[in-house]
Amino acid sequence: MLLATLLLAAGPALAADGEMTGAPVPWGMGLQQAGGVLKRTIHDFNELVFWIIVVITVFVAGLLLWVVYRYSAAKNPVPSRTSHHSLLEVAWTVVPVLILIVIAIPSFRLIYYEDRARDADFTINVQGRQWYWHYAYPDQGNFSFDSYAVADADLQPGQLRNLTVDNPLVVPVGATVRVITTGHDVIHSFFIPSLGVQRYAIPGRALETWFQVDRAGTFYGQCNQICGTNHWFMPIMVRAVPKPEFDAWVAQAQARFAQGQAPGYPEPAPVAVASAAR
Ligand SMILES: [Cu+2]
Repeated sequence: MLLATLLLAAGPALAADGEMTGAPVPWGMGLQQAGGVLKRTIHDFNELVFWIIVVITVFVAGLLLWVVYRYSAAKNPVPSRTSHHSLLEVAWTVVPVLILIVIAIPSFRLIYYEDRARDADFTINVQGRQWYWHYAYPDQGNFSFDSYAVADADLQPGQLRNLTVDNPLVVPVGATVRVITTGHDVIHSFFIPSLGVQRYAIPGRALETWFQVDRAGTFYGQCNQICGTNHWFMPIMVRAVPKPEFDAWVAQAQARFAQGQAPGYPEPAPVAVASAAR
């Protein structure tokens, strides 16, 4: 947490109403603020690795300076002929192995923590498509809808360019949400930095992950697997709201998306592909 505090001196991006915005900030140097437990765990691991790197860098730089000074040609007119030192060789083999083990244990623990939801409250099916997201809520009546980026011309004041969508994912604050990803056409990737979520969306495969948002707010992400011409234009937007508000949203979403697809934005024009046979 210390590192996060140092790098993000601005503190959590909380609006006047206490809502958090999980989005990149200008000149942001560190990881995005955590909107949930997964991201906090990632912050902790990042901090552990950061301080290990600091210690190693300072130690190696110090050694180098000391060697340059102590073993310069001026100080040693007759060069040493030492070529082996068994203890040193064992040390510089064993110590890095120990350091790697210290990194590997929490690293694997984190990977398995992210891998599967325990006692999920409900599931959201996420499908990456060229170039928008398709979301389904199987546990709330199995309604589904498309989520398109809002074009610059339609952006309202306060909306984030290239991050705001027409139909965001909505989840209740505090709920454990299982996410199952698939790809419709090519490989996409479902990535929400402030929630610590990242999963490939691969055609013909179902991959699992989960997240939990611990405060109300809006959390932004993007497809982060290059998936074609409009890859840059398939953002992700998650609204975390109190449970009663979520239930109300589900009720209206069931009605609104019952007839199939919401209007959304028109599909981008297909890219002209040279049809010449090879
Ligand atoms: Cu994509």
